[in-house]
This record gives sequence, structure tokens and C-alpha cells, in this order.
Amino acid sequence: MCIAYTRWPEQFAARYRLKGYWQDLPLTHIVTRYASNQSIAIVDRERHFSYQQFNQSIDNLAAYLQYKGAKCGETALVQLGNVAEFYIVFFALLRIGVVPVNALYSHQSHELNAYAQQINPTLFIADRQHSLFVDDGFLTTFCARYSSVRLVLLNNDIGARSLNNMIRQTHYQVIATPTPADEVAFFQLSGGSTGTPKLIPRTHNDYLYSVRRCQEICQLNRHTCYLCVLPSAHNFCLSSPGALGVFMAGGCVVLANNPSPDHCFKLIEQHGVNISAVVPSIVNLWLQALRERGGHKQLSSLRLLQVGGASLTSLLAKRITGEMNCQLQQVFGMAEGLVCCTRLNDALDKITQTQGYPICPDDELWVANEQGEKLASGEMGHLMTRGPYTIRGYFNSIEHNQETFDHEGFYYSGDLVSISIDGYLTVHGRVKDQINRGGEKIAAEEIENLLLQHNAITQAALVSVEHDVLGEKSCAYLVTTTPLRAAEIRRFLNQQGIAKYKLPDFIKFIKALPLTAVGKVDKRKLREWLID
Ligand code: AMP
Ligand code: DBH
Repeated sequence: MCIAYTRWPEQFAARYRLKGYWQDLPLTHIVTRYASNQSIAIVDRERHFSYQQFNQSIDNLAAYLQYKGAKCGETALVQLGNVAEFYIVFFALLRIGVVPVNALYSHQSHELNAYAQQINPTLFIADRQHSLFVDDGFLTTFCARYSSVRLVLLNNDIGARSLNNMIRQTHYQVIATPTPADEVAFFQLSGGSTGTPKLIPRTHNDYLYSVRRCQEICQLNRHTCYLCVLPSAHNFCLSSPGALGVFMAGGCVVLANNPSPDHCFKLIEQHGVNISAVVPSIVNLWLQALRERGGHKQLSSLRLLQVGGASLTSLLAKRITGEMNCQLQQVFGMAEGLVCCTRLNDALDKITQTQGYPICPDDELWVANEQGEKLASGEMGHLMTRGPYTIRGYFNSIEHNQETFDHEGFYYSGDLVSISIDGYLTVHGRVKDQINRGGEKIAAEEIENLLLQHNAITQAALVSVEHDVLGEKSCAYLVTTTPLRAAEIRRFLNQQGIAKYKLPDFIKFIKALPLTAVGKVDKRKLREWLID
């Protein structure tokens, strides 16, 4: 049994195959072809995994899971940070056709529950070192709540549930049973704008194409040494070309466990890292460190810095080439699919002032006005896109899909963009109700719904506030029946188990929320009030 998802219409699928975008290979092909390669695939602190060890670890775990009864078409909820086990688990599950959701390590109970409710996982894999799993409290409640869960494995644990033991042991043989290449391989997470985070079904065919194409554009090879700074599950550092692209090229992925210059510069120097992918707020952090305490020599191996996830000012863009002495590539991507980027041989003004152009000639992009009509080149409007690796619908979301996909299957990303005559895209802003906090997306409605569960809060609106380093922070406007303190509200949200980055940075109390002519909360006015 495969997972139901919105398929590409047959004539599109046929074209994507004919053009060679879809090759009908499983994602595990990325690593299985290097099964006997002795070069290093992953560096995780003191641990080095050769491709052979990586493959063996994947097989060991896949075989164990199969022995425990895991079957093609089942689902898994996984929460691992920037550790080698993240990739081992990912490929092991794909090898036996178990479809994972990779929660971010910063996620807490609220997010894990939201995902589990949607997929009914049979497998749950997490890390003992995560604050939720230091004892068995949450785990016990979780397993009682989701009776679908048959097996729990924990990284950094000992005993019967130790993921590490299962990866090491070689008692069983795996029979590869991946889902067919045009079926769902795994779910990617949407930054979203709705109350419940939406899941994005990605097939082997579409994802593998995106990885392969990005890897070609970035000219990765076996000498590539990539620093994974962003959360390993993030689409950018997983697939554009990310760790998967590096594995495909036979290169090496070095894992960073935080973006601090101290930690990352040392890793870059120590391992001769030549490419990395970051969000603009990390660029800021690194440039500031370089100005304050030097470190240019430590970065001398770095050839390419990819920046995406949030808007990069052209000022900051220019400083990268100037002060970091490496090439910049801007990347505009989304977990739903579409990836645009500047090319290595683009003129400097394109690299610093645009987000490049789509990776695939068959990516179809157009810009719509408020009425959904097509705008001319250069005009700013709503981005609409479809193509061989952009989803045609979110998982199990009939209503939401009607709003975010048009009748021809174009995805409405909620970004305000313009596309120049020569095809370069520039992002100007966003209409979706989301805060982009240094590349970490917060769906306003999700937080507003949680705030409204407080007895004394009658109205709530979350809006973005401009911020020098993060680009944006969040501000909650609240109408309450009794006076409340900001600390009390943050504690209340914390108790509901949300990820820390979703806690409002600012909280303001007002008598009533301003409304637009049609009676919606006027968020534009709320944002203006913050500037005044
Ligand atoms: P998600 O749908 O959560 O994967 O987030 C994708 C969104 O991140 C896009 O729709 C944009 O709003 C934003 N984004 C990604 N890359 C860039 C970029 N280079 N510049 C501006 N916004 C970006
Ligand atoms: O922000 C993103 O989601 C993103 C940014 C750059 C992305 O998904 C990607 C590249 O693939």
C-alpha cells in the first residue's frame, strides 16, 4: 500500500520522463552505488563514516526494522539533529519503503503531536539528548496516544531501544523494498501559514531530480566538502544540493551542531570545507565575527557560500564576496519544490541583486496580480509555479489545496516576486501569513490559535517586526479580559510545548484589533503601528 497524494497528470509525468528528469530510481540510489567506496561520506564530531560504513549502517538498520515487521507504505516520525544517524535513518527507512517525516530538532511536543496525528506512524525515532526525551514522560504519553506506534528507537540511548546498537548489529539481511519511484518517498515540512503544519509528499522521482540538478549547477564532485550548518532536515541543506547532493557526487558532509562562527570556522579550517549553505542571519553573524576578530585564514578553503531561506540584502550580498573571499550563490527555494538560484558564472550584479532563475527548463513560473491575471515581465505580483519537482497538493488537505493550487496545478507560494525579461527572479516580499525569523518560518495562525486557548485572551494576531540580524521577529498583539504579563504568556505557550523560535519576541496589549473593510484583522496596520 502506497500513500495517497496528488499526482502529476499523466501527460506531465510522461514529459518529465521523456526529458530525463524522472529516472525511476529510488532515492537510496544516491548512496548504494558507493557501497564499497572507502572515502569519507560523513564527519560527525570525532566520528568519520566512509561510504562503505555509511551503506553498511543503513543496511543494518533497514534489516533490523524489517525483522521487526516494518513494511513498505508504513510511516515513521523521526526527530534527529545534525548527526550521522539522521542520514542513516533516512536512507534505511527509504530502503524498506517506510515513509518518514523528519521533524526539526527545535520542535517540541506540539509539533511532534501535529505530525503524528497526520501520519499515524508505526515507528518513532528520536534522541535521548533532546529535552523531551531526557526521561520517559513524554514518550510514554506519546505512545499511549498513538497506538499505531509499534517501535521506538532512541539515539544516544543504551539497551533495547538503542538506535546506535541497531545500526551496529549485522544479524539480519535486508531485502530492499523501497516505494516505487513515482510514489511518496518521504514528507517534507512546510513553513506554512495555517493552524496545523502541512506535510509535503515528495516522491523519489521528483526529489532525486531536484538534488541531481542542484548538484550539477554547483559542480559538486568527490572533492566537495560541505558544511551542514542548517538543521539537517531542512530542505535547503538536504537537497539544494545539500547533503544528498554531496553524497550523490561522492563528497564529504561535515556536520555542524550550531551556526556560531567559533564552531563553524574551526570545522571549515579543520576539514578544508569548500561549500556551505546558510540563511542571511548566519551570514551576518559570520561577517561580524570576521570584522571583530578576524579568521579569514580559517575560511580560505571556502569556495562557495549558498544563501537562501530569507531575503538577503544586496549590501550583505556584496560583503560576502568582498570580505569572505568566496563566491556567493543566492538560492530561493521551498520545501514544496521550486528551487531558483544564481549560477556560478552569472554577472556579479545578478548574484548580488537577484535570486537567480529556476533549476529546470520545465519549471513554469508566472506572476499574477490580485485578480489572478498574468503580469508583464518586471512587474511585481504573486508567484505561481508548477514543474517536475513541485508538488500538486499537500498531504490530506483538500480545502487548503483549493486555496494554494489553481485549476491548472500551479502552486501559489505566497511570495511577492518579479521576473525580469531575461528570466531572473527577485523576491520583494510575501503575502502569506507567516513570519520568516532568520529563515525559520512561523505560521501566524498556529500561534494565534494557541494564544486563544488562554482563558483571558479574546483576540490575538501575530505579525512580523523588522530586525537587523534575523530579518524579522514576531510580535503578538493581544486583547485580554484581565491584565496579563508577557512572561506569563510565554510560559503559557511553553507549556503547550511549542518550539522556542515560535515564542513571540514582543507582546503588545490593545483594546481591539483593527479590521479591514471586509472585517479581517488588519495586519498591515498592526505592522505599521510597530514602526511608528
Ligand atoms: P517553506 O515553504 O517553509 O519551505 O519556505 C519557503 C519560503 O521561504 C519561500 O516561499 C519564501 O517565502 C522563503 N524563501 C526561501 N528562500 C528565499 C530567498 N532566497 N529569499 C527570500 N525568501 C526566501
Ligand atoms: O527556505 C526554504 O525552504 C529553502 C531555501 C533554499 C528551500 O526549501 C530550498 C533552498 O530548497
